Amino acid sequence: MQGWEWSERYPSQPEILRYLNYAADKLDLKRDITFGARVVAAQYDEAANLWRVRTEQGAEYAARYLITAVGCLSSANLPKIDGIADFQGKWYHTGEWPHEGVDFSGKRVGVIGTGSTGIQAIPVIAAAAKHLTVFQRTANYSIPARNAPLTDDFKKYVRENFAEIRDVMRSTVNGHPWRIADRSVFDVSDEERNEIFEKAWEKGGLRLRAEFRDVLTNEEANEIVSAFLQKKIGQIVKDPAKAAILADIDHGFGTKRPPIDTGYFETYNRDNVALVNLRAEPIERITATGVKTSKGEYPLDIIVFATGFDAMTGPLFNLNIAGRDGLALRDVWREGPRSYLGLQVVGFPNLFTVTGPGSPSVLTNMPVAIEQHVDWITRCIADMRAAGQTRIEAKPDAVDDWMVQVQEVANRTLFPKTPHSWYLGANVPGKPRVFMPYIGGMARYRRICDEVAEKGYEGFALGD
Ligand code: NA7
Repeated sequence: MQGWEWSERYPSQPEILRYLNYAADKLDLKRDITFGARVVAAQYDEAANLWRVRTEQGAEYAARYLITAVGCLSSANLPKIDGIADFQGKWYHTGEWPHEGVDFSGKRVGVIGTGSTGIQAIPVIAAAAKHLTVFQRTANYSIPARNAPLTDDFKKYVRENFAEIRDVMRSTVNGHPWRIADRSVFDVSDEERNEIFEKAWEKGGLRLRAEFRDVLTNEEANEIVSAFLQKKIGQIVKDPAKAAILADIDHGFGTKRPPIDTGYFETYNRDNVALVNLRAEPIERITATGVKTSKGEYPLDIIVFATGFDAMTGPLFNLNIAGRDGLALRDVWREGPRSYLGLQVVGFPNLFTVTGPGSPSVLTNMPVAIEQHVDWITRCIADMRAAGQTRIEAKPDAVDDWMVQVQEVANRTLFPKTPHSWYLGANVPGKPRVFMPYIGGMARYRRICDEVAEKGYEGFALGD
């Protein structure tokens, strides 16, 4: 939002919260928000053509349209490890972090999980705790974030080029304010390529992925990028045993969420940090005093579960949404989410899912994806009002076609080849393995949605 100035490249939580408050105040949104209201049920009432929504506090609301904006990564995934209830120390899930913070000083801490969250939490916890043990199941790549205060020159550049930057974000695959280079990994010599990688590594962040167009589609191209990043681990981590465990990565770079970090691999050079390879010694249980693996016991005062989320569908299921004839969304999606454009589900009229499964969502810069959905839904409801229509529902054929497209574009990439990613639901036991987000790119997706609207909401049944 114009008028707001960010202080650093990757602002921390308090600054993001200040921004959200700023935006809410500036747009005078707070009078329309009921805070502290957890929705526990949402039921479509067909006779009245209304959604009936109930909160935990027992308040009931009726609405013509129900728009979910519950996020893709807001339902914490606590693994079912035996013995959690026996643990005498304190444990936390990173997705449900206490607002007052956690005091690690003088404590022996264990972190389970090395996804983006673990990778970003581990250096901070290591600096605060007496001792940290990291329990790694899947080794991961990470690129330095190079977080730093924004310079006055950069702020000026953004102010003066605001429209152009937004234009790039709207027209690129991931909704980032930079374009993916139109060259193959094989278009350049080894030397040139290495120079490009080194520069991108120094710059930090996700731009390295955008240096070549075939990183996520060509296995050999991906192997080259992956090897560069694996080698970096060996260069940073001094203990060869730790370096070997950290660099033993079983998937291509970017096919799982690519983390960025501040001093992650460097943290393993600290004397107070130990690394446990769960592939060699799986966790058997949590005991009263720590974590027990197949090879030993690790005494801990605090356990931090950085074990991710029941991504994309979890937050929607938690709303207990029931459509026509009381059909539960949870049941309709038992075999995996099925939607039209990630926006609507058959049997759930007037329900719109912002960044729902089947849309680019988590594969993009999230605010860009959210804005596109909000704009589209706003236009759709305005068009319906103008036409005197009060009911919109995706047609089954349109959903079938869209699901084919979602899987087709996914199969053209290396993503489905990594079987243990949360994009596929693989991190939650029992969850169906379906590639959930639309990977055809934000720009293409935006075009498709606009065309659908221009053709009178093709694929949707509209009525009054
Ligand atoms: P992620 O990316 O899902 O990472 C979770 C990590 O926890 C990952 O290393 C998992 O290993 C590990 N994990 C999960 N369950 C277990 C059990 N049972 N035992 C040991 N280790 C486990 O979640 P994050 O919170 O880091 O990131 C989610 C998104 O939030 C991120 O992509 C950003 O967009 C922000 P695995 O790889 O499954 O073997």
